[in-house]
Amino acid sequence: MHSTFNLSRRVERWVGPNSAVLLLVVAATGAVLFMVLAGAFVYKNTRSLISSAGWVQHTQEVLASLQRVSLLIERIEYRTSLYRATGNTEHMGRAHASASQLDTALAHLQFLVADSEYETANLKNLRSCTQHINQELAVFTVKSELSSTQQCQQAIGLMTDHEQGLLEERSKGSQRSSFASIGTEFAFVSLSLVFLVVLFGFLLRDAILRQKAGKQTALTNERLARTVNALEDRAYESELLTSARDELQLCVTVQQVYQSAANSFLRLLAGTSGSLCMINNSRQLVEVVSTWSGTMAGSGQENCEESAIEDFHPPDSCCGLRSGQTRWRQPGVSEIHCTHFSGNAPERYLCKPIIAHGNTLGILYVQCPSEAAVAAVNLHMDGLRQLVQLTGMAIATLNLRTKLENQSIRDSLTGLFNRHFLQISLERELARAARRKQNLAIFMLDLDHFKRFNDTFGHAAGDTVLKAVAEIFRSSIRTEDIACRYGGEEFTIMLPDVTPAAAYERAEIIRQAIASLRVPLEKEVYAEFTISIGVALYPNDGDYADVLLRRADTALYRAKRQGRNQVAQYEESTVMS
Ligand code: GH3
Ligand code: MG
Ligand code: MG
Repeated sequence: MHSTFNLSRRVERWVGPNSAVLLLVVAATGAVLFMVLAGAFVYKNTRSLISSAGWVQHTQEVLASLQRVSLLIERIEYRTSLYRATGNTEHMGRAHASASQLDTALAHLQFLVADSEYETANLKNLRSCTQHINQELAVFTVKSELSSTQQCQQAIGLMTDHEQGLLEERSKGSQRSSFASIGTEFAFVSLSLVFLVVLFGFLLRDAILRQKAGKQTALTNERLARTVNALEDRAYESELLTSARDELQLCVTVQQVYQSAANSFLRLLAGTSGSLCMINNSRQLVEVVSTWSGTMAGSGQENCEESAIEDFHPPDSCCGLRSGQTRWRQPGVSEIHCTHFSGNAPERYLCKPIIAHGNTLGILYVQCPSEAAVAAVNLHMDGLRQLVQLTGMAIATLNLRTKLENQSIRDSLTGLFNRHFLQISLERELARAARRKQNLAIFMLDLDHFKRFNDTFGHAAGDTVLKAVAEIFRSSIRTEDIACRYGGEEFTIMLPDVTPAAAYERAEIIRQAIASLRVPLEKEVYAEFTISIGVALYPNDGDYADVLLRRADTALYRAKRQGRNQVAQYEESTVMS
């Protein structure tokens, strides 16, 4: 089989790898021609064998016929001798009957040897002998004697010898034909076997190659399917990341970012639960700000347990935060548990620090119910890294924006709004008051003799007082009211939708609160001070922001002139106290 293989390879090299079909067609045609040739040979040999056997049989028939002729002559001789001895004519009758049979036998013999000149000549001699016997029988008496029987027997012997020779020769010929036939058939059978083995070798080789090609195709198909799946996964991941980025860009508060990110994590990591945890401003507490749990609709996966993480402190109790790197806790991989669980820690979870602009903002916690879920998370690790990055950047951007906004609209010392913000807000609130036909009050407030206080206790003590005053303002007004630091130790408070009486009352409450305020400076030393307040009202005292501010300022100076620590409402000539 091995040599057949080698032969087939050599043939393939010779005819080229793509000519296997042609080779098979040629081989099949050759096999058919060979079978036809073999059939023709076998047919010819069989004919020859039959012919040889026919001649042998013919010779045997001639010999049998000669034997019968000889026997009949002997019978004639025997009957005539009995007649001569007994004189019984019945014997002569029998002799005549035998002579008559002899004629028939000779006729048959003539028919048999008609193809041989030599035997025809011998038969002619035999016939003349037998004619002589017939003539002698016709005139036979008890005293007669047959004289030609001996000559006849000689002629028969001559013919028999010839036929024996022929029989021997024809038997040998027949044997030779048989041997030739057997030899030829054996040769054809052997060649057929060789043909069959070669063809079988080719077919077997093709079958093995086809089997190998089939296995290779199955392997390639499997690889292709895996690649297609991976590409589909990548496409899904890429689409998800794009939509997550678009959504995060739409968020205007960090709470929206937390929720949007949790939704995206659920879509990316179906079959897991988890939480987004942020380090608070004091950097002592890590707060759970959003969570997800369960599966994507129609994914066919079972719902998983709720995220087991809760607010925790200190941040170092998370191994991921401690190391600053993504960390898997899995049995047999990394056994050490984080200590931020209030109950039993789950078996498999991931803690991934959320870092933006070099600052660690918090962690992403992913809880996996099974090894399969761990594998799915690892498969999407690249997407997860990008999503965490996007989330961190969105949170950092919003935090920065809030900080910048505060810086642009708030006073850094007191935390109150600044003058710029007041002017914008006042325009807006005046327009709204005009639409709704409501009143609006403006207070201008100035600490009394603050220069003196500063000079006595120092600028830092002055700052402490300013902060304490701001706190009084914040606690004395409604949420819709706006308190601003107008500049130095001067403040403005805007109160939308307020009656004149309520406005005056509110100003008085503030004045009294400031008057009773005691700010601790050093041991047993408290700051005491008062404030003067000027009040202007929309629409009574003016329609425009700058007019109202100016008139509130006028009222304030009136309060100062009248002795400080009092509320003065804007009036052309009247002074309120
Ligand atoms: P009056 O009763 O007339 O208002 O007297 P006054 O001393 O308050 O007068 P004035 O308004 O002229 O003085 C303002 C003082 O406020 C001057 C300054 O020492 C002080 N001041 C202004 N801004 C700040 C600040 O940011 N911090 C501190 N500590 N003091 C400030
Ligand atoms: Mg002043
Ligand atoms: Mg002052």
